[in-house]
Amino acid sequence: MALERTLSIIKPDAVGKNVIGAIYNRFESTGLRIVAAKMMHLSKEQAEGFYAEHKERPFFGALVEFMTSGPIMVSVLEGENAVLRHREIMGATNPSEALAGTLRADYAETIDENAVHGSDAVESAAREIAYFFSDEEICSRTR
Ligand code: RTP
Ligand code: MG
Repeated sequence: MALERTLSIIKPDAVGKNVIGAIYNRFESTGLRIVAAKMMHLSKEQAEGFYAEHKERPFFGALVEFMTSGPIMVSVLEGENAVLRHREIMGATNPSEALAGTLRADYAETIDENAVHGSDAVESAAREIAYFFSDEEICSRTR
């Protein structure tokens, strides 16, 4: 087992539903630890940069518009196999395919507004964490 870090975003729809605490509780109750967090309202440039890998996709414009539509909660989670475990807690990208008890089954309405983001690999996690946080802002117990 490897101690990993992953980037979590509670998206504008879920922040609007006032469920930040409920989502954090899911992370903590499964053993993931919040080691950095900030609330932000992304600019268009910040959202486009974060999702640059999707810029040729047909949904890119709608994704950027949604991610800038209100505040988000950005966090770094740490734990054993954190990347995959966080993805399991989130559920499938499309909430209609998400397993019962996952965050997207409980809090997301559509594939475009799907409540949460999580890094999809250790490598992308490192890049995404560095996009939002400096090393000094990450309060890991391992430091
Ligand atoms: P995320 O990056 O947000 O954790 O989601 P994901 O890995 O499950 O999905 P990804 O393929 O990375 O897509 C990023 C976000 O773009 C929106 N999307 N819309 N309409 C569509 O077909 C479509 N596909 C993706 C979703 O909001 C997805 O979370
Ligand atoms: Mg993704």
